[in-house]
Amino acid sequence: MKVLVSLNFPPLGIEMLKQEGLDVTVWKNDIPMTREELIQATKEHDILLSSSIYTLDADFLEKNKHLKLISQFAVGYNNIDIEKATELGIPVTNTPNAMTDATADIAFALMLAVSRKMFHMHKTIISGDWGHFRPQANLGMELKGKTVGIFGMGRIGSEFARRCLGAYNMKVIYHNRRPNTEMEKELNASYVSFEELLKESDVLSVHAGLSNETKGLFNADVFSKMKSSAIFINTARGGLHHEKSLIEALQNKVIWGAGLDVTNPEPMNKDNPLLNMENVAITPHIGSATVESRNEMSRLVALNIIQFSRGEPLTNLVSPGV
Ligand code: 8YV
Repeated sequence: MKVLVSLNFPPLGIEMLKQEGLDVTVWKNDIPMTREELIQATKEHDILLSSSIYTLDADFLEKNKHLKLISQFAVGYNNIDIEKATELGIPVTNTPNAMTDATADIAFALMLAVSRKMFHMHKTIISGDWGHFRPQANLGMELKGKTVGIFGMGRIGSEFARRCLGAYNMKVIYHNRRPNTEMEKELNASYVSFEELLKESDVLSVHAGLSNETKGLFNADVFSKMKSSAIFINTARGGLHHEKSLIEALQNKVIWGAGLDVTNPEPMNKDNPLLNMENVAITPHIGSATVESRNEMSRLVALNIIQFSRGEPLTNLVSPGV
């Protein structure tokens, strides 16, 4: 079977594929393929090792309906039209667990950075504006004992909540599709309604997938229901928050601050007003960017392909209809 590796992924998984005797083509470039390049190259392969930066919509899938498997190098797969893939009989797999700790770390780091205006402070030093000591300037807020609200208490949400409890003894509340009783026990977390989550959270951190139900969910109306002292954190997908509403909520002090590892669009425009706000910290979608996490993702994408080529059940199948 011929496998197209569509980006310069870590070698660990690529070696596994070669050892399995699969015919592997690696897009050696660090610059992603254009849509046209991806469509054309995929035509000559049976399996696509994909990334969430590529849009595998109905049109792409129709043009490549011969595909036998899409193995996605990410936990999120909102870039793939799963319904269409299912209709065409193309199974899709992802790489869960691999980036749980790394992404929880980034959420935690952003929370801390926002609470102490660290990114802004860094910029003032670079611009030569350290200034003199002013007792009432540069004041952040402390997190100890505050309430953290988790939207999506899955793997990453739970890891982030663990850090909040361990480091700051924060009270954990959460909203989910289904209650997570295990975390309720371990973290003394309370399941609350979405409205209550907005009302009670000092820090609200988003850890849900992007779907039709969650797209643009964090909009002006939602921000208006949050505390004016609240910090909003999003390390999931930029599409979950409405960017213009977030900018306005921060400008009008409807909420206090925001930490984002994901934006909409990505990359974000360098003139985006969010980049010049004191209480905002932004990183360029680096949630899974650790050696450990990317190696594990590489191992898992390969494992998914190997399981498929051997006719074994797919552990990380996300299109169960196929
Ligand atoms: C990746 C991610 O960096 O796993 C995910 O869903 O967002 C990140 O780990 C990105 O998707 C690249 O494929």
